[in-house]
Amino acid sequence: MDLEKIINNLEKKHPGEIEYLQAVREVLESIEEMYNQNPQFETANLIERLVEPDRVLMFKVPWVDDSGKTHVNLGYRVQFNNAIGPYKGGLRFHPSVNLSILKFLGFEQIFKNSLTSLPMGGGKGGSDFDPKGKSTNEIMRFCQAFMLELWKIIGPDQDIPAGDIGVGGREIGFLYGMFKKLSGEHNGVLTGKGRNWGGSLIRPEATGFGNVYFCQEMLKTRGQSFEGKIVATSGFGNVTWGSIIKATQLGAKVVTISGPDGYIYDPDGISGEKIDYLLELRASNQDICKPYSYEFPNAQFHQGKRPWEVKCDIALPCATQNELDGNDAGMLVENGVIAVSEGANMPSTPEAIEIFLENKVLYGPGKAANAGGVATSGLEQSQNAMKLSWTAEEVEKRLHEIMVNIHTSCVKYGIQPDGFVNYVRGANVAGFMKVAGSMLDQGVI
Ligand code: NDP
Ligand code: 2IT
Repeated sequence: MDLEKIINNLEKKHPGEIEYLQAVREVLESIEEMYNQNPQFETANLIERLVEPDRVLMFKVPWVDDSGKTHVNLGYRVQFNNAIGPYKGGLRFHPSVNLSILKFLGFEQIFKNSLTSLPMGGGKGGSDFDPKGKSTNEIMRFCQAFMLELWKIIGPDQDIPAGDIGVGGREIGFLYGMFKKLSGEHNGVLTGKGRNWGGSLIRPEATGFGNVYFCQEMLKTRGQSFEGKIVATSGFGNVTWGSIIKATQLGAKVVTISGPDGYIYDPDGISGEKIDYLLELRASNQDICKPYSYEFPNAQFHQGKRPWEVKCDIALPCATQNELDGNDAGMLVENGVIAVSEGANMPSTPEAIEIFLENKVLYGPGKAANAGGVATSGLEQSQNAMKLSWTAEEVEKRLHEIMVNIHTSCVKYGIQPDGFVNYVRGANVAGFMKVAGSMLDQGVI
């Protein structure tokens, strides 16, 4: 594989798609050695076939706000690769959404879904629509307008969208309602559905729970656990919330959360009624940091800063891409961090990853550590197909097993002669091997 030539060609074809090129480079760098040992991959030109999505649907989404004004947003679905199963991946609604971000997320999703061992291909979609400050009726009208285009290319054996930033249970409800009306089918095509109409129990918590289970496995390799550890996390969305609950259950104290305006340091720990309070704030679309610092006076609000300057044993970045840079990684290492486990997708910059690996930190990349969300989506699809509903305990047991297995696969492909596990390499190689084998089996298509 001529890595620099591939990246240069992609840069020429897709100028300015920074996040997409960043994600492709990271994967190619870590699979290069194994790829070169398997000449059949190069004969089939697997890399060029894998780095471009199968197709991208881009559409406009006109919708009317509560005052009667018409707005137009852009909508997308990137169907990246369906070698091992139908396209599967979330929808993101956030003003920063563009093709580069959705291509990076769709590309990552291929390997993440492969790691879960469930039959799911990779895809991602979304819109630059900003849900902040919108009324529930505006959200509903936007979701309905979005689905008017999206429904043409999705289906339970074709492409199964779910949530991501800005898309939770409420949005999935509105999207599913419109899909059902247009298609005339109640076929479970979206995941993250409400529990009364085909949703799986613990899907909302699954990404965060899975992240903590993955981190627990990493800690075990050094004879450590969450018991008594100080944890710093970022964001306060779906993934952060699930991670805090599970880390606290396992005996840790979580001391930070963040929003785009700064972070909260709460030395007493964030758990119990504080979580309920935060969830209420989020449900009413409010920023979380300032009100939290008024409600719980021991907590400090650090405006315009990121939580990675706080002394902690474990860091769980759970907000968004590139939210932890080389400088942040340096501070974490200096403060003695043992493990970093990514609830978000690609939250650490390449410089940060290098610092973690150089310093032998237990570093779990998002595509392994946050795979519990999509894995539980896969379990939701299984329940829908069987017309059954498993208990929360049953789903969590399966989720836990999947995360332990993902960790084992990462160790298999990532262990170095000195015993250090490079989980980046482990996750990328393990994810790639299955997809590559499936592509070879199915011929040039
Ligand atoms: P949510 O919308 O529930 O929460 C997102 C959180 O991140 C919020 O606290 C939000 O703050 C913050 N945030 C979003 N964008 C930015 C930004 N540009 N700068 C700073 N903060 C930001 O999303 P999720 O919890 O679902 O997703 C979080 C991450 O986890 C994403 O990277 C997502 O791709 C990843 N992920 C999600 C999965 C899922 O099942 N939902 C599965 C696997 C990964 P605020 O609301 O105040 O703007
Ligand atoms: O990034 C992700 O894995 C998700 N947003 C979840 C995707 C899914 O299909 O559940």
